Amino acid sequence: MATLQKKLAQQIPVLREELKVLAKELGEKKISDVTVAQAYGGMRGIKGMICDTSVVYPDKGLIIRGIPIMDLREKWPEEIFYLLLTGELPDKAAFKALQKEFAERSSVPKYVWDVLSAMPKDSHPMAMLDTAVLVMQKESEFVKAYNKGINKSEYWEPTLEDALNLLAKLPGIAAGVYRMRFNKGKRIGYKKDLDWGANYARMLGIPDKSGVFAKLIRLYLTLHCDHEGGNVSANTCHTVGSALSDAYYAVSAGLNGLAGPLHGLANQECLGWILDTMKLFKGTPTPEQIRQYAWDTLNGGKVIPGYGHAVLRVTDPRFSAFLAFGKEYLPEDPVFKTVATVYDVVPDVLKEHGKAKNPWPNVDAGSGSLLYNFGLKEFPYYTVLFSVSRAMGMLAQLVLNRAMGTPITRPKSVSTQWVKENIK
Ligand code: NMX
Ligand code: MLT
Repeated sequence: MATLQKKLAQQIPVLREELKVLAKELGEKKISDVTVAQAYGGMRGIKGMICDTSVVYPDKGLIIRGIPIMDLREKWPEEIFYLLLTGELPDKAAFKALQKEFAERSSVPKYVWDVLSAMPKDSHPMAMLDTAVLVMQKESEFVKAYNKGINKSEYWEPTLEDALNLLAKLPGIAAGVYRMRFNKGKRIGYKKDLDWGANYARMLGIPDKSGVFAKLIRLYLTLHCDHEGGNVSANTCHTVGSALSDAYYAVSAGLNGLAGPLHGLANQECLGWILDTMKLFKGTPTPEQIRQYAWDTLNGGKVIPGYGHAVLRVTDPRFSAFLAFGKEYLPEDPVFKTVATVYDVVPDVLKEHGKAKNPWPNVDAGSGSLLYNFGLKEFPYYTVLFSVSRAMGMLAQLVLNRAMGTPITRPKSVSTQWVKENIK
């Protein structure tokens, strides 16, 4: 099988021909209607953009290029990136070639560390990560090619270069943020004969004689990689990228969205919520105590982090994958046991409460407890791990959008006055 670059070079002309035919044959057909409630309600459910890397079905969850995420959980993140971009899993040679690409491009410019060192010591790890990505903007191969006057049809090529450069550096940067922000000592370098995920695990500096922590990090990177095109981070990256802003601008913008508590930061919030119950009830809480605590949260006008979803209407399969990992490797851990009890109790509480359209857990409900058990206890860091993974989806979408020549995003807004005057 061909390397990622060669594979895409074969596929993209075919994709472009397909799109031409689709536009001619189906261009005027409708795929969605929009109600006033949807326009005021976060555009929920409106089909208004194309994303080929993955699809999220309300009753099934994440499907990447036709494969349910549960069937991909043993795959390594490099394989997932190849799959997101090409729709195929790489063979051994293509997989090794991608791993080599990441190793060769992994060195992080010194100025990144200088900038991060100058930030306030109590900066949020997500602010540090987003800053690091943004400050590397000057490295953009897309910008260099654009300034030289590259033909539109070739935009995807330097964008792929940016994607590979950024992904290769992200584990080192993310691990460096951890060690710097939480005073863990010197940074640990990228080991070129190790895979991308194991490198990240190793550079964090968490002791891992058994290799199970590296396994968890690979799983973490695989499960969070993409969630179609409409989620806040992907959609933001898409919008910024559509102005032909380069991958560094676009991904940094997307990550700023991931840093919100209703999106990726929910994993930090969720572990905080679990630990608060354990502190309050002095140990592993009983189902009745969790029920009470959940009601107190709701009555206080707050959300229960890790539960609910804008698209899903079943338990998130990504949560189920983490639960299965926890049951295999740490079934007796008190924090993990609390997560499992919360799963037994909270959906019924949310149903009784009657507001959330989806009472089931999402990806953020359980991941933190596993990291905590392995000694990665600084939970404000957890969204950084999510980010390293989600960068794969954002970048794969960006490369494909460049290949498809997706135009600048510019939906039409209307005013409340317009609604009053025009909608009868
Ligand atoms: N706890 C309490 N109330 C909730 C929850 C929850 N977990 N989920 C939804 N609701 C409320 C929601 O706030 C809204 O209330 P109001 O009418 O007062 O504004 C009502 O239920 C209807 O919301 P939905 O239509 O069910 O949810 P929506 O699509 O607007 O939002 C989330 C989706 C994910 C933002 C929402 O479920 C939530 O806030 N969950 C908790 C935070 C979380 O876990 N986020 C992570 C999502 C996954 N990720 O990684 O990004
Ligand atoms: C995600 O993984 O991006 C979240 O589940 C949020 C979403 O899909 O809206």
